[in-house]
Amino acid sequence: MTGDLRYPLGPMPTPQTLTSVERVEALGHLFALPADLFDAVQGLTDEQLGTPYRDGGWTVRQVVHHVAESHMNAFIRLKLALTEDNPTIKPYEEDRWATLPDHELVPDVSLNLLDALHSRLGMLFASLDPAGPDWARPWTHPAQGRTYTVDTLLAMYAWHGRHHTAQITVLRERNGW
Ligand code: NI
Repeated sequence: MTGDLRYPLGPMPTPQTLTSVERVEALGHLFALPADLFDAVQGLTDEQLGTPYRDGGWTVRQVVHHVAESHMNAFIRLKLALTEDNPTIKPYEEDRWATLPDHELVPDVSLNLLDALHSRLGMLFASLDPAGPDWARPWTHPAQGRTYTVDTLLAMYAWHGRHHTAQITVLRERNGW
């Protein structure tokens, strides 16, 4: 933990390649995320779920819904990268997404979604040949003007789930919840 409420685990990693050991570790995080996030919000009251994890930040409820929609984008990006030649992915306005009414739903809706989604996302990553070329397949982020790889996607989203889970667990620790 860094002590930074917004980035408790530090900044998002964007490696171009991972070792096979790093892939196994990242895949473990991906498969564990739905249960870890469930544990992070378990027992919170409606009022606690409506509390920003930091001043000016999203509420706990919004964080959970954000993880689900972010990882839906990750799934689409992975499918694009595996089936097209250096696809340009579609960025989205995550802060505006978080103000739409579906972010008022109970977190269970997105926790169930993540459970199913990570089965598919994890299975897809796990199906790639450890010694094969798919890990290096490129995709481009137009806003950042950078080209990344399938390895980058795995590293980014393994981190991303843990990052937001930590925002919630740190909030609970700070408040003694
Ligand atoms: Ni995020």
